[in-house]
Amino acid sequence: MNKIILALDEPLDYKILKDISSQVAGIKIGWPLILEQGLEGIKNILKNFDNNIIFDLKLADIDSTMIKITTHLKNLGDSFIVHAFVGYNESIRELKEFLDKENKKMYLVSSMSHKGWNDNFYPYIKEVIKMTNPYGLVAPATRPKILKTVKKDFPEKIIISPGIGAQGAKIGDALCNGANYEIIGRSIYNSKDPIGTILEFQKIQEERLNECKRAETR
Ligand code: 3DU
Repeated sequence: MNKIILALDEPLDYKILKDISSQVAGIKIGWPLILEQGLEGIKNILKNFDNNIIFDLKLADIDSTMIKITTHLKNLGDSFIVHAFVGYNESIRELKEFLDKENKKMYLVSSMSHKGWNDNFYPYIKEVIKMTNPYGLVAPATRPKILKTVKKDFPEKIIISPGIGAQGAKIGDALCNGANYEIIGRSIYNSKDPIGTILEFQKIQEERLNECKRAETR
């Protein structure tokens, strides 16, 4: 089972990364690693990964600024995570057109994993998602109710889900609640044996998914 997206917010040894690349379904790179390593450092890290490289810059700006940012990174990765709350016209619409032209994917944030996020805005975010028709969505493992709602509202979208391990959700929770992939960072890169941890997590994911499927058919 390959349902882990590694959130690499801190560097890992190149040799370990090379071994990890074949074990995970993708890698998510955000500001912490970009600012620490610079673009040249990021290029070197990404040499170990040949697909599903997701840039998580939580883009939330006007169209031309987001297009400028993604232009700098488009040759390094496959997808970009964008905040939905900025709205469609003169923002996400134009970015989506640009990314489509460049053959890059967009994930919209449908809800976040931290306690301060307010899902009262979800009906608005849902409308933006509908208008945009992104490739995928980010929805939290920490709040099963909203994750299930997002899955129900957008059953055909790829859902990637953070909040597992360090933020409290259990491995496999998000998969059981409708996510396609679990985004995991600190529990892997802070572990003494990142590859062993990934293999162990994959086993747990498989067991949990089987359990959930059995429970559904009961
Ligand atoms: O908590 P972790 O170390 O497993 O990392 C989770 C990653 O997912 C991290 O890069 C964070 O910026 C991102 N993320 C969230 O944690 C919560 C969200 O709602 C969206 C993204």
